[in-house]
Amino acid sequence: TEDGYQWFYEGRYGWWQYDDRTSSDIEEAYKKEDKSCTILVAGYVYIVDFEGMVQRRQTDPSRVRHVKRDLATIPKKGVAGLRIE
Ligand code: V3L
Repeated sequence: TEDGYQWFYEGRYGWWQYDDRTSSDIEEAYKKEDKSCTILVAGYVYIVDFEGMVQRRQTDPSRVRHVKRDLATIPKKGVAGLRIE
């Protein structure tokens, strides 16, 4: 986003940045103060829940990951599964 913030989801020992399109969809819902946001990731629907700050796969809520909003400059593993380096 213009203010330097991005959305991240949890990986093993680190955070992955959401792809730009998804991150801006999440940001838009967050700014509207929605309770959650529905996103599509590789054919699966996930719900980003701003109260719990988690994402869950809609058809399998046991697939849960923490999410956070943080500066784009933080150390991260990569973007949407594409590793940095
Ligand atoms: N964006 C992209 N891929 C995702 C997302 C998302 N928001 N959520 C889940 N997946 P689950 P390490 C992640 C992928 O939660 O080594 C990373 O992007 C998820 O990918 O059980 O553990 C890496 O590609 C996983 O492959 O529904 O840090 C990969 O894990 C798959 O959907 C390994 O990362 C199932 O996730």
